[in-house]
Amino acid sequence: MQHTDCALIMGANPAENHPISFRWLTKAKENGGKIVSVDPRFTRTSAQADIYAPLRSGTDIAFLGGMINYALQNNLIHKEYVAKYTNASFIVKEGYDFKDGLFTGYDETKRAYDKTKWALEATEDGKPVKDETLENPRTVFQLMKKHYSRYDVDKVISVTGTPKEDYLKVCEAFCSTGKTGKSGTILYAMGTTQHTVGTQNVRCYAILQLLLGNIGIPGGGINAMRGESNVQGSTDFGLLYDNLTGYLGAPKATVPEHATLKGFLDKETPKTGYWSNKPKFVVSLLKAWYGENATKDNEFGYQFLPKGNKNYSHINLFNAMYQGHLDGAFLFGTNPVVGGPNSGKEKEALSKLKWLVAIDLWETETSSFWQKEAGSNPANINTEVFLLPASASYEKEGSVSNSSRWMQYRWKAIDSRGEARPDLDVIHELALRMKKLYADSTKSADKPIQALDWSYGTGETPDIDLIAKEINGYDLKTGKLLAGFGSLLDDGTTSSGNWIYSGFYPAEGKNLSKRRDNKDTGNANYLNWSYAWPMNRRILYNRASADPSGQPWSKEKAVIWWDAIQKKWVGNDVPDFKAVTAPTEPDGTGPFIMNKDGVGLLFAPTLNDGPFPEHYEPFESPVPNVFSSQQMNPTTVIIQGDFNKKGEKKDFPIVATNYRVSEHWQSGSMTRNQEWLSELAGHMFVEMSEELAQEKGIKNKDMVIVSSARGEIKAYAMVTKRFKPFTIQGKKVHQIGMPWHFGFKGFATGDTANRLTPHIGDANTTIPEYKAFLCNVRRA
Ligand SMILES: Nc1nc2c(c(=O)[nH]1)N[C@H]1C(S)=C(S)[C@@H](COP(=O)(O)OP(=O)(O)OC[C@H]3O[C@@H](n4cnc5c(=O)[nH]c(N)nc54)[C@H](O)[C@@H]3O)O[C@H]1N2
Ligand SMILES: Nc1nc2c(c(=O)[nH]1)N[C@H]1C(S)=C(S)[C@@H](COP(=O)(O)OP(=O)(O)OC[C@H]3O[C@@H](n4cnc5c(=O)[nH]c(N)nc54)[C@H](O)[C@@H]3O)O[C@H]1N2
Ligand SMILES: [Mo]
Repeated sequence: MQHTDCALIMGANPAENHPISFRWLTKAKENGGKIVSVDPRFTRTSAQADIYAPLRSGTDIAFLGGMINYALQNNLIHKEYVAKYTNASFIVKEGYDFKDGLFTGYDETKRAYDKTKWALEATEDGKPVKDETLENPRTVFQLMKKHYSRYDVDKVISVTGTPKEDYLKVCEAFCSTGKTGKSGTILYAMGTTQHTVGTQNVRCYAILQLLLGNIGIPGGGINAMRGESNVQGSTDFGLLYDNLTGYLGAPKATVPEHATLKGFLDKETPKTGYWSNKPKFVVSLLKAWYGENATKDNEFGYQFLPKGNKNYSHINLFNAMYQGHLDGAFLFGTNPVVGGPNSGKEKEALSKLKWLVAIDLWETETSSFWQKEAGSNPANINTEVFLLPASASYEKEGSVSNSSRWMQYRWKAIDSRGEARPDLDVIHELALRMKKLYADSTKSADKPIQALDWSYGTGETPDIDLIAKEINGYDLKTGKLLAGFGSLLDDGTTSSGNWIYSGFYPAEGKNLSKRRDNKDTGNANYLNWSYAWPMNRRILYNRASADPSGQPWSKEKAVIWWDAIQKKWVGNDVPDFKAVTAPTEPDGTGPFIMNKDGVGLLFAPTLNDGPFPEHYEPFESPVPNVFSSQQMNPTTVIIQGDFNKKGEKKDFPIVATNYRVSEHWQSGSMTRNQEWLSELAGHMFVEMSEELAQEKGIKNKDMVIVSSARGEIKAYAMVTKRFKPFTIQGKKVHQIGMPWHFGFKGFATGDTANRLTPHIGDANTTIPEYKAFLCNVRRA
């Protein structure tokens, strides 16, 4: 980030939520870089920015679609990069079209597309058909240009409410990084993702950055500012329901081919690109999990894996719980009665469980959901609640991975208090006891537990070093640790618990995540500090920092380059490319090695809601969509019934959002139980503009009631210049905002913002639409 010429911070507030990262932006500023902040309210980040532009919550695609159009119309793109390193030149098959908010292939009853209608032309041997002049009207480039020509500046700002001069300043500053030798970076987090169009919001960043040639170079890229200290690690290790470790996907009962390992691999393995190695990663994973019980004859234990037939994300789990489909739940360090969408209903859902195990540092709003304090009547609740005290991060050893994919080891600092135990111990004992319990079972449903290879010692505490080595993987013929995922095989002779981390522990006693050598190894890389997957690369797709001939686009932003004498790629980073593949070879100019054709996807025919991002209004919006007659994302799954009441503009005319403050952490368990932090930010509040306060007769510090279709909460009014009314389609629209950290436990208590939020998610990820909904306010 310190190398950037312009940082576009949108849907994130790093000065408040990621202050250590902000240090590097400050450094960029000292080097002459510009900082741009785009946020519905003027934040602590905006206060440090060179340019600030407000937008109405939920209108990011309109804003960014306009920037894409601006870059194209004004010829600010990096033309050679676009022609060579993206699919701009690919020809889209006849049949694909876009009309009035819908792409070809929409099925209204399923609320889903037939994605085969978005296919690209290919030759007989599967190679893409291209026109590198980009002039053919069926090229991705021309279709994209046409799609975004509808996003002219005046139309965009009539949707976003951004003042025109501010909007143009943002376009000009950021699009100037399309020049060779310049780089721009984007920082985003929850303001971007927590929408029914969250994934397509992020896709806009990808398109913009590819057009400007900003991926793969220092000061470029797209920075997903990760949340909890180890959320990167948790997704890497398959904690999401639809992924095995290392982003391998997960078998589904609804896909007929997934019935067998061969079928799963045939269907899910592309013929070209690095993912063509997927069978090696999957089989090695099965060997890590089932050991000797994974053999060629039993498909390496593939049938032990659960094959789900539903969406098991947060929203759907709570919906199923509410309908009584679940008997029990384990909550490892989560507090949904404060953090979940439509949390009043999620609290009710918990009462449908027979048992609940909460593993936490504190008794939270969730583990005490049955108490009078929670507004519940204990006499009516049959859920049996177990509370297991957990050790805090300082009380246990292990690794965490940060937003830069660095796996860093943390040693135990102090012993746990009382009976608190690390989560890993809890899981370890649970696994051992379950294996014992089912040891003699003859039921096929119990086979996966019997087959599970759980050899981390038999004591109460597992041997964490054995787990680390299992993740790295072994050559099972020699028993030696593997040097990296390049050694993995699909014949059952290798194992690895997570292919992307294979190589972090290449030899006995050499756990690279423990490295602490903070010497700059060249151009502010610190290759001997920790370990970045894959293979310790710091900048992904760094082949794109060099031109097709293999020389850096510019000296100042050089990362790796082709050395014609040594006949290999050399430089300041580990090449994210086969080091000996010369630029003159057929696959020598494809930096995006994880994609099947080696190029970045301007046109992405894989997502549920379309190959190009298109603006739709949020589930609850105060205005009609002016871009098409599709009011909201046509592929979002709408949960019907009383779990998700929808508010209308006539009752709830004000746009609402919510966010974090530095002084509190998430649902507040970690901070509202601390006296000092509770004193610093002790009350639930709602920020509103001076204009809205005046209209409603509200004064600063008045107690007000904020209402939505889901509920009402009390909060102190914070009347501020940080919010300003928007002019949307010629009319005044107000927006308010509030923190979501409060609940009834701890020292600092207050009403929970999530009692107001809707129970609806993004069309690809199902992340809840916390950030844009309708509400009203009145004096209490
Ligand atoms: N002190 C502190 N730090 C934290 C956390 C914490 O609770 N406290 N939580 C951590 C976690 S888990 C996470 S995920 C990250 C989250 O980090 P951030 O995403 O930075 O967190 P938020 O404050 O929720 O949201 C960021 C901004 O989005 C803006 N916003 C709201 N709606 C929209 C919109 O429609 N478009 C755009 N462009 N912006 C919008 C809000 O005004 C807010 O300023 O922070 C991490 N860091
Ligand atoms: N309205 C609104 N709601 C949101 C968001 C938003 O922006 N707006 N953001 C969402 C986001 S990004 C997130 S990540 C979620 C977070 O939602 P949650 O994960 O439910 O919230 P946390 O407060 O982080 O919960 C962590 C719990 O873990 C406990 N804990 C801490 N350390 C340990 C440990 O080592 N072991 C165990 N077992 N427990 C531990 C803490 O005491 C705390 O009770 O909230 C989401 N909710
Ligand atoms: Mo998060």
